[in-house]
Amino acid sequence: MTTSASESTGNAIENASVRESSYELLTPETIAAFLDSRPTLTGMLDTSTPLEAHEIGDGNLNLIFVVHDRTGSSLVLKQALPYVRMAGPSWPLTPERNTSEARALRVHGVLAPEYVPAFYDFDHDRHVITMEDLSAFEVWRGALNRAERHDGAANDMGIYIARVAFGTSAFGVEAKELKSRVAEAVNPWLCEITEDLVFSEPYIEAERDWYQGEVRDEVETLRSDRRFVAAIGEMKFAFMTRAEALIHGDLHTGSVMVHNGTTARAFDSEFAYYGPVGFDLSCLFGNYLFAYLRAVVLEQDEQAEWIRTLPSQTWEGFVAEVRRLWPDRIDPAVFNDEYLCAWLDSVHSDAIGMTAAELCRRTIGYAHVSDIETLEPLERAKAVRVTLRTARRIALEHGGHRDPELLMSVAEEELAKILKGTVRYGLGTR
Ligand code: SR1
Ligand code: MG
Repeated sequence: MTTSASESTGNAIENASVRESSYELLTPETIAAFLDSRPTLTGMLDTSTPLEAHEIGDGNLNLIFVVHDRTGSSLVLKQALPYVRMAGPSWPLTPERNTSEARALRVHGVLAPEYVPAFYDFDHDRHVITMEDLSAFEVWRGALNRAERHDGAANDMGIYIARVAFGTSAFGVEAKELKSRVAEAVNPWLCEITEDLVFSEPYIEAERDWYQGEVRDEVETLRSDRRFVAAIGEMKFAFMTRAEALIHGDLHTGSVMVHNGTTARAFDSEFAYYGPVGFDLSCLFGNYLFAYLRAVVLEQDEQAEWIRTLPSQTWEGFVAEVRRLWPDRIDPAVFNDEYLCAWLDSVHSDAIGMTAAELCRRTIGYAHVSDIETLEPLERAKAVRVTLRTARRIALEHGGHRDPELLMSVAEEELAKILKGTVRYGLGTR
């Protein structure tokens, strides 16, 4: 059996780690042997002729290979590295984490098969998940950055979140079974990353934070607002304690694949754990805002107008699907229609409050987004200012009535103030 390497990982740090870690990292050359060693994958690819394997991981954590055989069949292998890829070995991270992704892919694949890649196999010893190849799709963030329009994707993600929320929570799982599912799905390593990067570091002077000097005054204003920081604290507490459902855990637009003519797919669910449903909504909402601000500052008016509707589309898709599933809930006597209303209020409140954290962490925390970072410095600073002001306001207003328009209307108000020169943009004076 042979394998032709069309592209090597070629990364000295990763190669060093192959030697140092206790499991073997995949390379294009070793993939055929790996596939042959996995009985559940037998026959999926023809390994008797050379395979073509490309390492395409552009995410922050893992190795990802797309593998094709000569007959045109393909699949994706995702292997956890023993450290954070974007930081290198100085930031170790247990590869056990992809047990969480394998679990989420399996469970979500049963509840929402049209909205996730198909799961094929999990090698626990080598920390490799094998799944459907979605190469015909695009990562949504990239598509948005190129001003492409994928109608339906936002609604699809609302449906996906609803299916998972209902099907993995007390609404859809028998009480004792639910306890063991919550216990086995703990994901302390990845939750710690979110607790630190999303809910702590942006609000203090943390070593990993970075931002343009032009917005320093905005950052200082934000951090010195004790009511705002307390509102983030409330969201952090919810993230750490509210085990509602087996959520995706990192559902930003870089974790969604889109392809016109078919449903969008949520991938990269290694942050999955039992947490608040509103958190998944918040990751999408925050990243919709980045796409919106990019379109506005680049004067892509039609695109901005369309992106402006995405939070509402996701929210409406979510609510409609929860309502569709609601008649099948466990314990309908107590989980009555009045409770559904109260629960939707609380999910909405979490979603808006947690969006504030996503907005801050992607602009002044450790892991930023290309929507904003690839803008020219003046536009970038403008977008970050609007983002931080929006974050501050929605964090304080998140508990009000349900309003999927809130995020975009607040952002528009803040944008208008900056465009009108209430803030002398770029100089930071008010
Ligand atoms: C160290 S990991 C940084 C970020 O990348 C992931 O996609 C998560 O969003 C995480 O916060
Ligand atoms: Mg990710």
